[in-house]
Amino acid sequence: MHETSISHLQGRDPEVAGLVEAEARRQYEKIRLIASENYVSPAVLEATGSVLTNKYSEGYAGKRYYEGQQNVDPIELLAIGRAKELFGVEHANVQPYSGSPANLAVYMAFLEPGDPVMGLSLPMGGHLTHGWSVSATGKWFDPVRYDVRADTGRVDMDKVRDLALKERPKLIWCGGTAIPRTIDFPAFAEIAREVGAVLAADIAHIAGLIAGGAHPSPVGHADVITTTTHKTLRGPRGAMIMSTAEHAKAIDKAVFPGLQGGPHNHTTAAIAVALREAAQRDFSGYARQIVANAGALAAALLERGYDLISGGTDNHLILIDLTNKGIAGKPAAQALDRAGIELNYNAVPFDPRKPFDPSGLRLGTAAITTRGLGEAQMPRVAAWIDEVVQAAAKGDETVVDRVAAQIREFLASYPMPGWTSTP
Ligand code: DSN
Repeated sequence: MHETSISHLQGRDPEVAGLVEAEARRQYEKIRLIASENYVSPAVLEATGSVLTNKYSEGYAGKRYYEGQQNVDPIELLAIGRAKELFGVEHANVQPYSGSPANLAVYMAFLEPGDPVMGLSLPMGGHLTHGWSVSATGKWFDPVRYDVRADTGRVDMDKVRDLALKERPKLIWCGGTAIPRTIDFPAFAEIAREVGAVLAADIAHIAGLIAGGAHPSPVGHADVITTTTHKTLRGPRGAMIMSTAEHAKAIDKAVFPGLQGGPHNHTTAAIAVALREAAQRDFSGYARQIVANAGALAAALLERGYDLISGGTDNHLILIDLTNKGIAGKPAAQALDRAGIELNYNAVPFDPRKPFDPSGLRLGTAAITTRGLGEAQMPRVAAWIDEVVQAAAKGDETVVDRVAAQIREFLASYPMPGWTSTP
């Protein structure tokens, strides 16, 4: 059952309470491989569900537009101080509501409408807000897109440089949502310097790996760094923008009053808690285990003939092209979900299929590493994935219930933060 009490909710609104409880059970019983998800600690859950949600705090500590900030100011200052310490940055803004608003604030801080912006294209692993056509960032700015190489599945920095020299973007994004390999921050910084662009590193997926020393840091290379707080960093749904002191004022002005009103103080508190957790010594072990698990899972999938974009992974994320398995990403993801393995269908680079019915699957190991699974368990996970995908390719549903039951039994040995088996 849900570990933090929902007794009031059960009394006041049994319908919602029932769904919350069902979601807790679903998260307990599934192998959760969505690369952008995790399990937060009960401490983060408690901060998120606290009375801080009652308070309005437009402005910044010491300069608010509402009275009564005796507790909110120190909470926000704690979160800022912890972010600065953990990532080694000069400035942090912890108010963005989530990753997309954080990225919009970067545009607001540095660009005028119509200015050229360069980012990894969405089907190659970029993010909507890096100038993709359906996003406001692609409509209101002039997008220039770089790709990955078809033969390596990796970004070709020579091509990025050539494109930047030709198009002269004012802002360059590195990072994205489906990048299985290490991001070369120094190379991006050199290109940005050469063309006079601001370099923004979107580390949403890898922030926890960076905090834990399991991925190189963009600090000292990127002018501005955005991140969500809920993926490998294992905090609440929120975001931060970090920068050098030089850009602090522009970033803060862009977030408030440029784009947002009052910050979500309950989220700020939970971010502070998560940052404290990420500063503990065991977090670097966690970050390294995420990467080790992804490597072991990738190796087990390769052994079973899966075609992995870039041939493997350096981080928490694996991108599979299912074309050689005779099934598209969506039916495979749906069959896996029914069998107790949750992930998402995803476009692969140069995908001939449509985004809503693409060729690939995206997996990540942050959540299962939080549950305590290690490298030794990855071949078992790969075997279940393979069994279900092969069956789904033949239209065979018979394995689904059996695998789901096996997974429920298997996961009973791996505690879930936020769930308790004893009422
Ligand atoms: N939705 C996030 C992800 O899954 O990577 C990106 O916005």
